[in-house]
Amino acid sequence: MTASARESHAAVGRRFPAGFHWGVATSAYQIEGAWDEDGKGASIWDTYAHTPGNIENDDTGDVANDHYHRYEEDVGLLESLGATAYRFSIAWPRVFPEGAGKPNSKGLDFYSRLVDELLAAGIEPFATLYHWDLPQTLQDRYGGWQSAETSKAFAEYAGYVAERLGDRVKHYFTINEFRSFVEGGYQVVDVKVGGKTIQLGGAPGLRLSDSELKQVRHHAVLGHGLGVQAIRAVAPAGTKVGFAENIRVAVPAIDAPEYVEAAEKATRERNAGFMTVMLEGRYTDEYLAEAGGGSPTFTDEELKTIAAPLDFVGINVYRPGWYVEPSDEPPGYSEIPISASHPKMQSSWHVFDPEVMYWAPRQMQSIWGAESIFITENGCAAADVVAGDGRVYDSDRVMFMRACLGQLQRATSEGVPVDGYFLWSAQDNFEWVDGYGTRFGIVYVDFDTLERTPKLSADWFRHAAMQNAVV
Ligand code: GBH
Repeated sequence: MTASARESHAAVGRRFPAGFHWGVATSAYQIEGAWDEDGKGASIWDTYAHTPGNIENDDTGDVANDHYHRYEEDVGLLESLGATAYRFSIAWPRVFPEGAGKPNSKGLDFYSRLVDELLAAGIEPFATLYHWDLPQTLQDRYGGWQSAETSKAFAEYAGYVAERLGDRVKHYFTINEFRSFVEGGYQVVDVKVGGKTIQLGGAPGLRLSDSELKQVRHHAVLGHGLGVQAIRAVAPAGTKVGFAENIRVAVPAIDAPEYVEAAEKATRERNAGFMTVMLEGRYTDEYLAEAGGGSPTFTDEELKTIAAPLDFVGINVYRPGWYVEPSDEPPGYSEIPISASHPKMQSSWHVFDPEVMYWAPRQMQSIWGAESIFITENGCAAADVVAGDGRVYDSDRVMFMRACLGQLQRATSEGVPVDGYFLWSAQDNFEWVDGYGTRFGIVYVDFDTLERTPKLSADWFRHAAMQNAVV
């Protein structure tokens, strides 16, 4: 089916602001493959996935979608989706095989070709500098983000990339999902869903104490701040920088002022180690005093760096973190348990509530005064199969996207400054820990033949992008 140029009736009154970016997102390790080509160094995800038992089915990203060799075809697909923006990540060990020191020009060349291809197709490139594939050398030498040496190496790498691509790439995200790689990689996260607790891990696969973890968080946000400064030092005027964090959002159980206020308090406090310190330049008293958690070692100078001014904030929004109601007891809110029968999407952690797509950007504005917000990821996994007629009917993903974008449009119509949306993901790919059996794409990938087939959700996306509206 091709998108119709006619305006659908539904679009009237459900439009996004003019200039809204319609994007799709991917990350390097999840699609590129070519894990040891053209001088690339090993990343911690290469090591982790090569260790039997870590990933479902012992899948690895060695070949993945072979995007490294098929990027031209993939840019063509983006064009056919009607995407006007593309969020991809750069593999640090391609650019600095040893993490720092001598750059590998062939590594950067790949991204340079990709960017040229995107621009020729009229698609705005948004580059993420760290989507978790840390050079293994930095893990071996410093314990990765356990050391501020890694934060400094990140800044060196960020500055180098901005220097080389800055003439063409105008938007950078420093780090993707601080919370996920820190908590999952350095401690393992317990997530409660439907009365069950599931464990989510990842590379490098450490199990640090709570206080050690606080220091890792601190080095991650410090890396972000140093990275922002390094980019600003070399990039042309007009270059925009921000982060892409998976904020955990407290959703007010009822849309009434005292609930809304309670939810804002909860979101601010529950993101203290990442979002709050990056936007406020201080750790909350509660965070520093947290029972048993210890306190990170830091200087005032570092806090200033961490809170370096940004041009936009990026948030990955998949699910509500908690529902809250006001409380007379400190801290002024209480969490409501998520019911065992609460609807969810396919992933075990994926509690379904599209309203989070309204509250997340609204809270970015009301808590921190954000003036430019990007939804850097939103999407869901589904049990996609190719039907007898060769098509993929992902009705649940269409429902999910329509519902989430409906709530996002509600936010923009109230004046919340959201400048774009990136659907996760441009195509099925390697899902961390779950491997290739978990499909997040709006384009189906046959991992035997690597053939790509747009799903029903790709048609939905194209219609929405063409009309700049919820359809
Ligand atoms: C993102 O992970 C990643 O950026 C992306 O690479 C990945 O493929 C995609 O989304 C799909 O998983 O939030 O309490 O449930 C973010 C999603 C965040 C899901 C952490 C699991 C566990 C804790 N993950 N979450 S909770």
